Amino acid sequence: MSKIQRWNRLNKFRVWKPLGLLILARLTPPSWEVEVIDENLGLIEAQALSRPDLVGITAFSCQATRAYELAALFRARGVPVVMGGIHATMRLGEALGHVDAVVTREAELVWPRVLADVQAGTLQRVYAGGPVPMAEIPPARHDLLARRYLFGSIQVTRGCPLNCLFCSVTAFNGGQFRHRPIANVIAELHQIREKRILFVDDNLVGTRRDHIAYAKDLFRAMIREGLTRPWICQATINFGDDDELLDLAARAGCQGVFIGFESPTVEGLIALRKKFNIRKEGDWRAAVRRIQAHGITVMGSFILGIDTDRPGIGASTARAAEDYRLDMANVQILTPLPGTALFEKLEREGRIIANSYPADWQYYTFSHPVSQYLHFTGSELVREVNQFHDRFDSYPKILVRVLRTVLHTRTPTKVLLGLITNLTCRYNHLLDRKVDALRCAPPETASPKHGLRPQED
Ligand code: B12
Ligand code: SF4
Repeated sequence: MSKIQRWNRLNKFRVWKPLGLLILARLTPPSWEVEVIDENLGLIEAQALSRPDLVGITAFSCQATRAYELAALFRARGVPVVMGGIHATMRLGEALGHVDAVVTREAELVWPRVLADVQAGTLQRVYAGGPVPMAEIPPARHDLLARRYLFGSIQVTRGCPLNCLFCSVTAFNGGQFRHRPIANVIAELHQIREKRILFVDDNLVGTRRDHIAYAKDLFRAMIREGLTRPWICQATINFGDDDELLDLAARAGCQGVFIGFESPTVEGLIALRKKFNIRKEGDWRAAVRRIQAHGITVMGSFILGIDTDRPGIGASTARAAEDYRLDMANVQILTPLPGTALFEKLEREGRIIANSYPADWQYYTFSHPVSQYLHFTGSELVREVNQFHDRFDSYPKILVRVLRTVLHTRTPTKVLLGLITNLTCRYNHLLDRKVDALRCAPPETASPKHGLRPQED
């Protein structure tokens, strides 16, 4: 930990283990000594680290700016740098300008070859990964980075057939929903040391009958093995349609689910290509109620800035979140991630404004307006986000929601989790506001290309 500067102890509650790197660590032969450093816990001083033989970097797009900075520091010391993960895959040409080699897509099958090539001095520029047979995914090295996170992480499924406009999962992991053998998942769960677990899956239960049958079998196996530590996951709203599934999930330890509602309007869902979410009025609320009836809290997520959104969408989304009786909710600004259909569309239409790459990638956090929106200027959209939070995350509203959680769960840990998550949503939002206020150039001097405040009024 001494290598990490400005380490904030509270990060433990907000940061999640970098699972991809822990899997690669497992696939690294024992002749290599592996160290995983997570800058989400605090920035490192790269020059002060002893010289490694190889550096592997992973990054979401919003972290690419920093990833390239770190790559330059290590390369200046003659250390080869390999990058993998979502951003390097979707921006291959760009990444190759900053690192020695890139591994695209899922890397389990090619990583051993990369290491052998480094040792032989024959490192290639590009290693093409791809969808990996799910039985080939080894357990991650859960012993690494011990005690620094509140939650351990595990992945059970990959891929998504829904291919929503704004999401890169289908492009990266493929359109087929793939499952790991349950025995492998159970064996890996036994290795996790943390007391709580995050299933990182985009949708743990899936959408089809056979997906749901798998989820039920997994939960049954967890119950049988006594692997019922508290866990949280992401799922689609159909999680709330099946009482047997909910009962098994709750008995297996499920305490919370994160659901992407995305938009309270049918037009919004159609524009986002998330027709799967279109339901009869009142249906969402009933599904949320059924989930909560099993003692599982529901966090919802919405996107603002869709072409069909009109002024007032922040407040109306907050009303919808209240109407569905969500325990927690957040809103994100529509952001064109590289490799998505949204990126292609907005680029084609000349609407991406934060496009001085790689510097502008740092604004792709979903809290900055990085493109032009049909019915809002950048600052108007930020105001919509603020209106959502002012309404949904006021202290009295948080108190009411936490009391409601007491009623439907009667478990102090869940109430505490609910309170922490609600306050974190509020805190993160206030932090975003503060950072914006500090970093934004005044409108009259702001560059029209600047990602933070495009189209200033
Ligand atoms: C869990 C998760 C999170 C966790 C973070 C966990 C963590 N510390 O990594 C949390 C909730 C914090 C999070 C936040 C965000 N997330 Co997120 N998240 C995910 C999710 C669902 C799973 C990630 C995961 O663990 N996958 C499992 C591992 C095993 O897969 P992997 O990381 O891809 O690694 C494999 C390969 O990529 C490769 N690989 C990866 N790195 C490297 C490095 C080297 C050297 C090599 C050789 C190979 C390699 O090898 C691994 C094995 O095959 C993904 C979707 C997905 N299915 O991946 C989205 C995803 C990564 N998130 C995304 C986004 C946009 C975000 C946010 C910006 C926005 C948001 N509000 O959600 C924030 C950013 C936070 C921040 N500032 O850092 C996008 C990223 C797209 C992009 N171009 O950046 C994704 C792809 C979802 C999407 N909508 O498209 N996220
Ligand atoms: S947002 Fe969810 S449902 Fe849509 S493509 Fe991404 S992972 Fe699939």
